[in-house]
Amino acid sequence: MTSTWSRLQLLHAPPSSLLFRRGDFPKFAKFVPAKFLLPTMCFCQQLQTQSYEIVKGSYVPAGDTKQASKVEDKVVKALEAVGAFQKLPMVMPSIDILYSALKKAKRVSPTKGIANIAKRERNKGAKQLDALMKEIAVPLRKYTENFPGKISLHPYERSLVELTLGDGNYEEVLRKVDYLRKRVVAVGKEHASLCAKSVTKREAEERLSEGIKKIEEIFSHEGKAVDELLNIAKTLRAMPVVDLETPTLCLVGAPNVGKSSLVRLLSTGKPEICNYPFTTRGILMGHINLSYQNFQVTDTPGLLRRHDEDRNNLEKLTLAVLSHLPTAVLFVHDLSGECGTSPSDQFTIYNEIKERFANHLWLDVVSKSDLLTDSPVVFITEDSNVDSLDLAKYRRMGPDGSLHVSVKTEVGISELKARVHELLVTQSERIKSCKSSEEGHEVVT
Ligand SMILES: Nc1nc2c(ncn2[C@@H]2O[C@H](COP(=O)(O)OP(=O)(O)O)[C@@H](O)[C@H]2O)c(=O)[nH]1
Ligand SMILES: [Mg+2]
Repeated sequence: MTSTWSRLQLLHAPPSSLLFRRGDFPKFAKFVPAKFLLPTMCFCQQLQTQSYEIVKGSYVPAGDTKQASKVEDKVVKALEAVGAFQKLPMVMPSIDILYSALKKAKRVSPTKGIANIAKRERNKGAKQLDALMKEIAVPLRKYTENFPGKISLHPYERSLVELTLGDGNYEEVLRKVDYLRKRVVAVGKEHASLCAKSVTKREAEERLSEGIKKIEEIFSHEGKAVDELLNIAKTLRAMPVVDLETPTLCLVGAPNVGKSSLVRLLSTGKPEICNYPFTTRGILMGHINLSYQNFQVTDTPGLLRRHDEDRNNLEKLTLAVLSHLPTAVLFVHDLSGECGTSPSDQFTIYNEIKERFANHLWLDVVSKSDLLTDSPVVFITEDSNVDSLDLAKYRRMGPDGSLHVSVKTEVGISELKARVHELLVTQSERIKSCKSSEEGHEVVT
């Protein structure tokens, strides 16, 4: 009982907010004052020209129309397949972006041939501020453009984003990165323009260091958005990869009914343990090689009898798999009374899931047949008044046509393997016909 309970306890995933505690992110290092970093930038003795045009030299976002069609293309491409997480751009830590931008800006020299010291200084200051702004804005824009919008993700990956990061967090972080970029651009332009208007060399120097300080301040306040994005990319990239073209058998049922034991038994090799970031419980994923064909077999987290709004992230993952991936289902029923979920509750879960996902290929298995006695197991908590004939039948035999198996004694296992093979071959044909009808559609349109 205790072990069952502790296993059930494990099913309660941590609230998603905990996944992104402030402390989990690399601490934003204290910024070194610009004068120590870039002494030549702050105390340079050079000249500037009056004709310097900061607006023309500044960072200008790409044309809006071009961008809209680029986004549309991206939506279409992303909808075609899963795998978007593996293509996420590499994000640099915010501190590296800032320091590298400062370094590059420092190397910018004034326009050649300006003899007047003050003119030369303001020309240099304006150009360096402009370069600093661009060096920061360009990577930030690349991130916001290349992280796919949630709407363009495959629905399964969209569910994973929500389960992993919490509702709305992904978009929020991207919004914050874009806001940071806009602030840097606005402040950079403003200070470069001020610098360009300086009357004396000293004023130009001051304007330049003020501008740098301001951009550093913005980064120390808002730069953590970039580090949040970096963590998001890391988390999503590490997510198990699903291959939609390999026929997959998915084991579904209440917790402890014997799903993982069956995955191990059905897998040709040793199943891998896949970790989703919102759970410490690994999910088994194995391969079945039969008659030169490769299939996948996988666990799903156990489902309890409750309403969707009360389900934890693990149960939501199971529902996301069933809702969005074209898997065949092997539903496991434990009528032995050993798993902790009563047969009556399992019957309710089963009816609900079967009705909801009626178009999946399906096989029912009654597990632990070695533990089954002649008289069906009735839990004390089960209400005998609600007993119907169907339930009584279910308690004794499981759903119509179900296969009784035991991992311990291997009873029914060879028949199970044969039925699973049949199911996966049918699944494979379904995938092929789906693909060819899609291709046909593509040719027509
Ligand atoms: N007696 C018996 N126990 C089994 C059988 N299959 C699994 N179990 C046990 O049931 C428990 C839960 O099994 P597991 O595969 O982890 O269930 P899951 O939570 O559905 O993945 C474990 O202690 C297994 O050893 C079986 O066929 N017979
Ligand atoms: Mg398991």
